[in-house]
Amino acid sequence: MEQLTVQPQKAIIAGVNLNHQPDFEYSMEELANLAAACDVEVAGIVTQNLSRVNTSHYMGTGKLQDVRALMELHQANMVIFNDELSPSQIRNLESDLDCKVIDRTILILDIFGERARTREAQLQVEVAELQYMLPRLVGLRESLGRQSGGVGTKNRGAGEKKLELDRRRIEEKINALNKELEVLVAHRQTQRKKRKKTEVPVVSLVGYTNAGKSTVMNALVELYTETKDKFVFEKDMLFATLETSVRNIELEDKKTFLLTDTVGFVSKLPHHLVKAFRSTLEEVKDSELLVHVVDFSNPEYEQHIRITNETLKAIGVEDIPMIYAYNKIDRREGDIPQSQDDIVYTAAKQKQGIDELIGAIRERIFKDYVTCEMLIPYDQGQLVSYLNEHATILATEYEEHGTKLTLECRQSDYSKYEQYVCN
Ligand SMILES: Nc1nc2c(ncn2[C@@H]2O[C@H](COP(=O)(O)OP(=O)(O)OP(=O)(O)O)[C@@H](O)[C@H]2O)c(=O)[nH]1
Ligand SMILES: [Mg+2]
Repeated sequence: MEQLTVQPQKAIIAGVNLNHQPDFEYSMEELANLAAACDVEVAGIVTQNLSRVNTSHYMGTGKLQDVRALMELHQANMVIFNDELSPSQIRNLESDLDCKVIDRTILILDIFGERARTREAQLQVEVAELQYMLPRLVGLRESLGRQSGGVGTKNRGAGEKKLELDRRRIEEKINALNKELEVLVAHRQTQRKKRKKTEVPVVSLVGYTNAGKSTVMNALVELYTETKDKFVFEKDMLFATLETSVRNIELEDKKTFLLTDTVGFVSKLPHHLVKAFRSTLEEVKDSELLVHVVDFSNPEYEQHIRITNETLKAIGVEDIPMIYAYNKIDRREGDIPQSQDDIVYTAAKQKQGIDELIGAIRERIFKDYVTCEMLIPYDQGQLVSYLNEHATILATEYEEHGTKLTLECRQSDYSKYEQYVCN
């Protein structure tokens, strides 16, 4: 199976609906969007209801004839299948259809490969690609064997040896890349630990790809940070963000939290990729709050919500409080609904609803703040600087026995330094 190239190509997309899955139609639509993201034009669609996938050809013979007919009609040069295909399915389909055969996994890997910008993202994609290739080399070996004269000939042995070598080289490469990744991940974990120590709460933006997560992040960066060079990349395309970025957001009253922008999700995210991105998404697990950004202008937004929540579960993110930012309301007809319970309506690009969103975040992560007065002896100067950094100081007075602070601080700090509280 070849990688996709950038020049425009025409494809038929084909999918099996196993046991009448309710999300099937949508996953086909998503497949077409993924193809479009690779500059592939979708010329036709073939679907089949089955109770199990055909082991040798994924679909039934009759349906494959439909695929072939559509290919001829539209002069398509490839078929894209809606699931990850086994090595033998790829081989059989390639020889039967006599064209390029692509599956959902390689399509997503291609997009990720093209978009990856940081070294870590590039490494993760490369490892996922090699892991995808590895079992498929076996298939390649078998087909070569057939060409060179059938089972047990010496010729075949030679070819096999060469491929075994390639296989070993790929395994070695995976190991080397994983080692390099480990170093990068360890570095990030150290940073994370440091952050944990300072107890600054972490808020993570999560959601379906292209919902507007990075745009929300940038709106907050613009409002609440001084350095404007901290913007993240946002764009109207699938998987614009592949790496996690963290920004420090300091509100007017000095309350601070860390905001994390993350990779977007689609349904059936390839297994190897989910695994690879698990480390990137570890930040999300430490969050005190998730802001689930939803493209409310998309008619399929409810599916997107479901897919995101399922993916979060798959990567082990559970039991973290969540609020929803129903974004792109500028694209909806009618009045903007009032924020309610766990839903805030935003148009991040137009910077609408951002105050409400901050309000909702604030309510949840700073709920345990207490206002009090502390008298801190002059020999505890380091505590005064700590509180200046981690609490909201409302007033400072210098008295005979120490510094008197009127402040708003976290409950945990209050309990820790209760001996200095004056009442
Ligand atoms: N009309 C409108 N467009 C928006 C809004 N918010 C974001 N967009 C646009 O939607 C597109 C995607 O935005 P991103 O912020 O890159 O989306 P994302 O969720 O980070 O996407 P991935 O990183 O690919 O997962 C961009 O073209 C944004 O300009 C909004 O409130 N209204
Ligand atoms: Mg993004």
